[in-house]
Amino acid sequence: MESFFENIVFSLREVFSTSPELVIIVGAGGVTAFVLSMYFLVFRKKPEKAEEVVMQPEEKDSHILSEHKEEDVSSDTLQPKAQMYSVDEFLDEREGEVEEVGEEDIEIKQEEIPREELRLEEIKEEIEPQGAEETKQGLFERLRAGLSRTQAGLLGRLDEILSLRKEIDSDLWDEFEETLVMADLGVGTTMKLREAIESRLAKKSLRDPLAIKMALKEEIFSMLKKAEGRALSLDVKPFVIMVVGVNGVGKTTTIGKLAFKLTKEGKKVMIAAADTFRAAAIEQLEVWAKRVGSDFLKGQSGVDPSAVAFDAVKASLARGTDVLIIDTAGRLHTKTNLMEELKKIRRVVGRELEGAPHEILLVLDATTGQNAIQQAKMFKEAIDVTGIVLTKLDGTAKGGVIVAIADELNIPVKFIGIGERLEDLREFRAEEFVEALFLTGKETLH
Ligand SMILES: Nc1nc2c(ncn2[C@@H]2O[C@H](COP(=O)(O)OP(=O)(O)OP(=O)(O)O)[C@@H](O)[C@H]2O)c(=O)[nH]1
Ligand SMILES: [Mg+2]
Repeated sequence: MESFFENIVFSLREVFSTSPELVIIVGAGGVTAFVLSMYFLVFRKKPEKAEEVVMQPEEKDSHILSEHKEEDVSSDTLQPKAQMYSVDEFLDEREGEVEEVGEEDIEIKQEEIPREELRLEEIKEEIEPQGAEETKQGLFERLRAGLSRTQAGLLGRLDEILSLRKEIDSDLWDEFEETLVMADLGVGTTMKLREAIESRLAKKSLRDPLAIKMALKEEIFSMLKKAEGRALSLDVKPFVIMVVGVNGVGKTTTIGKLAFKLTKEGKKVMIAAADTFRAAAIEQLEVWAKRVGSDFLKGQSGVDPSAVAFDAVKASLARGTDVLIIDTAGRLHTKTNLMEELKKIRRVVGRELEGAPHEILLVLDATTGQNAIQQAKMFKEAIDVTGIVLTKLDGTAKGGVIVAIADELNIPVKFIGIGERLEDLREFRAEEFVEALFLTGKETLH
């Protein structure tokens, strides 16, 4: 070792003796390096960013840790947590393959979804006013507010034409018809209403134009009453509800609201995303499931929707689910016909659980007016729709379409949507609806 250092010192001497300039250069370099390092050590602080960079992961870890701690400690008292099952692609995308699948091909994986900040308790607090009486009145007021534009379109105009006339004549009837058609009641329903009102007035020998309005209220009520659907019977377990409708009508939102309603009633709910054509659609439904605290089942994007539905029924049976709600696509990006796809889902579900689906709810968008009737006819023909959900009644003047739906379709109206909030799905009650529609603000409630 000694000889090694001696060799280095010897070589350096050799170099410096042959080139004295090198001594100056190396010396000057050494001094500069010393001065600079002293400067950084004494005058410059440590860059603050470096601290942040170190802190960030620590903070993140401790946040995750506290979340876990919280869950461990309070798991007994928590609201039901969302569960996610990812469905293996046990079925090929090929048509009909689902019919062939055996139990051994199916594997359900269960993993926890972290709880969302918004929990059921918080949601309940947000929306539940004090006192039962206040709630009833508040709910009615909300329905009334939701129907205000339809009311303005139908009754505002009717009031105008009736108050201008001294007697009932053919001109008045023409205007009456025009008003009802404009309010999306449809020509056929309007004609029926006119005839019924004419004979009602004739029987009572009423000639005052204002009598038309009261008669209209009664006739609309009796039409709507016939369409008043029985609530979901929920008489079997799992009670399977398939939700269908064209795109954008509010299927997914309705499912979220319905799951919320049923969960509040103490039911164990599972939501299945059989709309596998859009990844965003699955995510949207997952958010609802988390908010409500229901179980959630999804397949990978692009997987056969009937495979997801099939698996959902199996999972519901295994988990003792009270209600399984299946979301479906409103439009397909493949060549497959939407109706054929829906029929297939229904068939597969029925094969796995006799009598299922127990309800096929068709969602219709009130803002589309008479178009909703055409959609309903199409769906009714293809699959046996058992009930209608009419959404977006708030903020549209076309809500009168509900009268045409009741009159023309012979499908019960089970629910109405009057807003985007969780509690904005109502069981359809003809009396409440007509009262809210015809109440001008001066009358008292009875
Ligand atoms: N104002 C109002 N908006 C609603 C109501 N129901 C649904 N919406 C809104 O309508 C839009 C479409 O709703 P979605 O639930 O995504 O409709 P969808 O039928 O699932 O649509 P696809 O999955 O594309 O077929 C959303 O912005 C909802 O917030 C309602 O009763 N009132
Ligand atoms: Mg959807």
